[in-house]
Amino acid sequence: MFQTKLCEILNIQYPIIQGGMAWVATAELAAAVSEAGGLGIIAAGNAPAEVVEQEIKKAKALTDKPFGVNIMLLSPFVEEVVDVVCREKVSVVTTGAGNPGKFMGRFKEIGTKVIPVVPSVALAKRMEKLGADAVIVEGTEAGGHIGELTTMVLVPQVASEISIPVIAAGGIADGRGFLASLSLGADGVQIGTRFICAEECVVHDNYKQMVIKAKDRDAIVSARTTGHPVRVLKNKLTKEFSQMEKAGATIDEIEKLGVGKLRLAVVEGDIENGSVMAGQIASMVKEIQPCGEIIEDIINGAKEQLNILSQYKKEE
Ligand code: TUI
Repeated sequence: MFQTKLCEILNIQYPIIQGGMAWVATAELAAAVSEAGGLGIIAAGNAPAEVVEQEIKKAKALTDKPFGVNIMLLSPFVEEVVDVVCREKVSVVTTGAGNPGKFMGRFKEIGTKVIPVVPSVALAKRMEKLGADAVIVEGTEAGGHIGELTTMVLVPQVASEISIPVIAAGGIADGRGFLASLSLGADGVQIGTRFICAEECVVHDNYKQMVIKAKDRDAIVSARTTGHPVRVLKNKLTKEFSQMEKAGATIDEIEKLGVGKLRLAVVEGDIENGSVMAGQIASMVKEIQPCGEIIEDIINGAKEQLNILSQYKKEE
C-alpha cells in the first residue's frame, strides 16, 4: 500500500524520506531509516568532504539499501562534497539552501538521482527542465532554513505545474500528514523533526527532550533580517537574536551569533545557548522510538485515516 512512483524511482518500500538535518542526520540515522524501508539521508551540512566520505562509508557498512546525501549549497566545502558524493556513487542526492543547477549534469552522468528542495513553483519548474528526478517541496513549517510559503499552499501549486514526483515537507509527522500530502498531489513525504527523536539518532538527549516537550507555538523563526531565516525552538539564544535584531545589529553581527550554535545544541546538549532547529510539528512528537516503529506508525496511521475518510464515499 502507498507504493507511489517515487518508490519505484528510488527503489524503496515506503515513500518516506528522512530530512537531511545538519549534525543530526548521520550514517546511523540514515542507515536505520533505509533499513526500515524509507530513504535515509546523510546531511553534509557544513562538514568537510573527508567527514562526509567517512559517513557514506559507514552507512554502506550498515545497510545494503539505497540511501542519500543532502548537500547544503551554502557550505564552504560544497565543491569537494560534490566530488566525494560522485566518487562514492551515492544513490540519491537531495540539495538545500540554493539552486543545484551547476552540479546537476555531473550527478546525472553517473546515474545519481537528484532531488532538490524547492521553496517556489518557479524553482520547481527550473529543476524539472534541468533533469531533476523529483523535487522536495518544503513549506515554512519546517525546521532549519526555511522559505516563505506553507506546505498546504505550495505542494498543490507545484504538483499542478510539473510532471516529476513531488515530495511534501514541512509540518508532517504522522499518518494524517502523510495522507494529506498525497491528497495535495505529492508522491511522498520528507520528515525531519520526528526522526530527531529516533532511537538511532545521535543527537544529545537534551535536544530530543526539548522536542518532546515543545508546544504548538515554540518553534519560531530567528534571524529573519539576515535573509536566511531559521526555524528553531525558543530559548535564551532566540531571545538574544531578537534583541540584537531590535537593536538594529548588522547582518554580519547577527550571523556571527549563530556560528557553531547548532553543534552546541546537537553535540554538547546546550539547549539554552545552542540552536535547537525543529519544525512547527515538534509538539506532536511524543516519544523516542526506533525508526522502524516511526515508519510503521506513519503508514498504519495513514491506512486508518483512509478508512475513516471512506465513510464519505459510502454516503454518496
Ligand atoms: O536547507 C534547508 N534547511 C537547512 S540548511 C541549514 S544550515 C543553515 N544555517 C543557517 C543559515 C542557512 C543555512 C539548516 N536548515 N532546507 C531546504 C531549503 N532549501 N529550505 C529553503 C531552501 C531553498 C532556498 C532557496 C532552496 C532553494 C533556494 O533557491 C534560491 C535560488 O537560488 O533560486
